[in-house]
Amino acid sequence: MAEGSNDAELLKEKANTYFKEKDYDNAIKYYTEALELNPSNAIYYSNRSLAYLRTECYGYALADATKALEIDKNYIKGYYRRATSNMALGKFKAALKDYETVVRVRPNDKDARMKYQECNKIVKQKAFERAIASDEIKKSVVDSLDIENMTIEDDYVGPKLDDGNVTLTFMKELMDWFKDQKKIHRKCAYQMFCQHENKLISKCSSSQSNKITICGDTHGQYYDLLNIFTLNGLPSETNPYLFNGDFVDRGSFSVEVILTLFGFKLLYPDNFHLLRGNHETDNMNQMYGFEGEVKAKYTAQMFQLFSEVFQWLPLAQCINNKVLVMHGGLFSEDGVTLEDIRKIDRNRQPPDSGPMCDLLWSDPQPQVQSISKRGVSCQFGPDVTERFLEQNNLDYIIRSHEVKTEGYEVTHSGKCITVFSAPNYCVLIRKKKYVSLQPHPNVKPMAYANTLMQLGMM
Ligand SMILES: [Mn+2]
Repeated sequence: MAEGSNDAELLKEKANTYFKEKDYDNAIKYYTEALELNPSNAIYYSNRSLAYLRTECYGYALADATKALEIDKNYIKGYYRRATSNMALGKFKAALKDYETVVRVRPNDKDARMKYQECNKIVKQKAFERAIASDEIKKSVVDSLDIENMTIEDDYVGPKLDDGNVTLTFMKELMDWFKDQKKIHRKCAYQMFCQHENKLISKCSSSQSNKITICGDTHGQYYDLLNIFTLNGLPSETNPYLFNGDFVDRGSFSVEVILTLFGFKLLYPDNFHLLRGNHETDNMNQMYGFEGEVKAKYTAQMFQLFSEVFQWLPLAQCINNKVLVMHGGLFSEDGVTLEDIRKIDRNRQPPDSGPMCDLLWSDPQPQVQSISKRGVSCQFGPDVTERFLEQNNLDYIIRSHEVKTEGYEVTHSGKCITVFSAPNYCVLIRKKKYVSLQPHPNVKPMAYANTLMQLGMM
């Protein structure tokens, strides 16, 4: 037994080295091997939990932290890890309880106190928002705007809409303006929002085209977006695009990305498509930077407008009746049809489970279905994909939502394709031909994220 523990310790050391080199996949591999030799060591679970946090597998991270605490309920790092996982999953009350424990045991730990206070603030704010929401009927911010009477100051020399309309000239000026890190006048942004609600509400989510470029997560990487257009041409009636969700958060140029995409949607409503990702939601925006970015660059009201328009984004799109595109993937439950998807009431924040949650959150995996590494929705196996495609008379699905170092990945015998376009990677699909782009020079991400999400402090 002593020898077995010793071997386990060596494996842990090896894993720690990989962890320090930020090779989290190998770190996880060796922590797992150490746990196979010695499954009663809280530290191994806690260390693997941190590695899972770094790879954003919050479901697994939560399970490991919980396991560490089962083994040793006095293991303070376990409470930290569990709190971090719960924070990332938007379970703020559960996180607060663990931060409370840490602060009680370590009253002089400044970092713990700061996290406790931050988390407490969020819990109180959420409670406040709920109280308000039940007091009055939700009113549209768009309806309450008086755009006509907003004035554009004389010293503003940036792009303006042409008599309230988005034109190609406006879009070109806008992209150059943003490239120089300048802000568009808020009136112009408001004008775009108001047209958007109508456009998105009336659009049904299916299309026909011989050729379409599908881009995965762009996550506030504005310069990657410009790269895509340079390489593949500007959007037009004959150069259609579909951007598959997660336009915002993480990258610090989310405002620029989303306003550029909104602009093209207004310009070419039938040939430029946007689908909602799991980051076009309030909870994610609060944690991963978009809310902070909009407030820093514009106003809190502007963020509410974004939030409102995000709720109208379609959840999936069917191309030529043969390919279904969505951000996350397929379903925890069997038998979901295209008709069921069309009927989803999408004008809301997504629930914790069910088809709407799955479309935004699920991931494929090689084996049959199991619990989610993310702690939200599910992982679906090739069996699920096969049954879904057959039932709905489709050829394959295209989804995004996961980082792929090659930029794309083909799984489930070619029936499930993942495309990822940022950060630093970008992939374009044209009739199943894939092209990778050069990485973009570093732009500091997460500049506006909640302080609890700063990785170095976890
Ligand atoms: Mn995603």
